Amino acid sequence: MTTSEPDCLFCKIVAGGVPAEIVREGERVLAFRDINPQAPTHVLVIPREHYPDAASAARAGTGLLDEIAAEAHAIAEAEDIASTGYRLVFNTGSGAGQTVFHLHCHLLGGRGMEWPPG
Ligand code: DGP
Repeated sequence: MTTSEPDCLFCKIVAGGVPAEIVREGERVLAFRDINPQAPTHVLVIPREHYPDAASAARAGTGLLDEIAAEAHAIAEAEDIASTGYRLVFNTGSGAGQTVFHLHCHLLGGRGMEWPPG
C-alpha cells in the first residue's frame, strides 16, 4: 500500500493541489462535492490515503469503509436528506463506470432514486 500516488487526481485534492468544494474533513477521510453532480446532493467521500478501490481497502483491513459510511451518513444528516433516503455507490472497475482509481463513495440524494441503476 502506498499512501499517495503522484498522478492521482484525488490524492492531489487531498494535498490541496487541485481545488475542490470540501464538505467535511476527518483525520482519515475527506468529503467534497462532485464536479459533475447527478443529484441535488452529490458528494464524494474518500480516504486521504490512496487505495485504488473499495476492495483493496477492505482487504487491507483498514476499517475505512465503515468510516466512509459513517461520514456519508453525517453529511446526509447535515444536508437534511438522511430521513428521506440516500444512495451510496462504490463504482469498482472501469466496466462499472469507475473513472478515478482512488477509492471514493458517491453520496447521492435530494431526489427520487430509480432501481436498478443504469
Ligand atoms: P467514478 O466514475 O465512480 O470513478 O467517479 C468519479 C467522480 O469524480 C465523477 O462523478 C466525477 C468526479 N470528478 C472527476 N474529476 C473531478 C474533480 O476534479 N473534482 C471533483 N470535485 N470531482 C471530480
